[in-house]
Amino acid sequence: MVKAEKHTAVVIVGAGVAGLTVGNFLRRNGIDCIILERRERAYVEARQRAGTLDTRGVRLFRQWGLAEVLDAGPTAEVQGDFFIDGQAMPIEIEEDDNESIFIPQQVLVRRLADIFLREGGEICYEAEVALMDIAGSNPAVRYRDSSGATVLIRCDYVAGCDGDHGITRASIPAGALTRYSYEFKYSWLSVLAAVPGTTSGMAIHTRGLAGLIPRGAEHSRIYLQCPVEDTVAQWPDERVWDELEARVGRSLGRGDILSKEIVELRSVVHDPMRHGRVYLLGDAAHIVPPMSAKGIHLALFDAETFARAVIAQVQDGDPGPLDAYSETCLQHVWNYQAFATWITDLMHNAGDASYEGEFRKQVARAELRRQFESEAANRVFSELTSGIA
Ligand code: RFL
Repeated sequence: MVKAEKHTAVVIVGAGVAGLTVGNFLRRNGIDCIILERRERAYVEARQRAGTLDTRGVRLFRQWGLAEVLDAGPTAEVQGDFFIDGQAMPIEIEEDDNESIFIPQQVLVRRLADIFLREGGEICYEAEVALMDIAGSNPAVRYRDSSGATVLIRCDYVAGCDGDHGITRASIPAGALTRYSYEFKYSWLSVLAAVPGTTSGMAIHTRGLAGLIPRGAEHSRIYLQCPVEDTVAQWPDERVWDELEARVGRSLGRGDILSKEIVELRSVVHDPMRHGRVYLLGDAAHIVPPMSAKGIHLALFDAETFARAVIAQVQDGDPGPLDAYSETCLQHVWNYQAFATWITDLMHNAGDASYEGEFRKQVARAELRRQFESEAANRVFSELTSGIA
């Protein structure tokens, strides 16, 4: 039985990066919204994922008056390196060109939630959400809160910011969206280790790709390319460190390993990113492989495009940007999928010849060396060595 009924302009499903960014952008422009999140607040704000915000993301938060989210707190000076067969490659760029910052994703999420709540916004955590009437002009979202009470919210728009496994996209009728996907032929073992984040490096080696990326002052994430059929049980801690050192070509400070998981590398796009008044944002609409470190970038692009479109509709009565939302975002998404696919295959083919053969390995190495001679590519590699998942 429904205990309460409300109305708001936008129901935002999911309190991750996309949902909280949209919520803040809308409220700052006087547009009413409510955020519904499936998990507890403590869980969402401790979930470890990305560790950097790229230059565009930094500039976006400044532009919308949210510069306070960028204060990453005390971070160590980070040394960035790129190795091919243990040999360091030169990466030199003008500092002004790269404003990306180290900021753990969970810190960004916590800051965005703090601001949203401080300014009077409403987030319901532990909400069990169901979407209703999504094809019509008056959609509704019903949810059960942690006390078991059921609430119905009538709204003008639903923003599906609930990730790849969320309820929003799953509520859209089968056949309304087309799913495009590509599975890479290798996976990553992703490891969180208690070693200070002072070194950031990517290594290309015949044994496979390796990465060591800071996650705050106390932790680092290690990535090791592995076969798709590998399991965590095949990677005891000693093997992780031995393999990382072999691929980087030097000994490193070892520390406790806190978690390990196998991450499948894949690219996914759902088209269109809209059904009636339900809009898909971030991972709910697309996934990029972690090699590109662009998942947050895409979530923020969608959040800004959607917020601007709702503002244009509500404040100026202009439906154009909302009508164009899916097309605008998809153009951007496919550009980044092109980059993500290129960089992912390039970096893996340049080391491990077992997937595409020795000829493709030599081609990938020639391409990489050529990239290192270009200023634009240096910027890409500089952001990559600081930015990978
Ligand atoms: P999120 O952050 O997953 O947030 C979705 C939110 O929705 C909630 N939710 C629901 N809420 C209500 N009802 C439901 N039925 C719901 N189902 C789910 C979830 O609890 C969650 O709070 O998606 P969003 O906002 O689209 O943001 C996308 C980014 O989080 C994602 O692209 C990145 O984390 C991807 N990614 C990385 N991106 C980068 O740019 N750089 C990186 O270095 C990087 N590293 C990573 C990553 C993703 C990883 N995962 C997911 C395996 C490292 C990892 C390990």
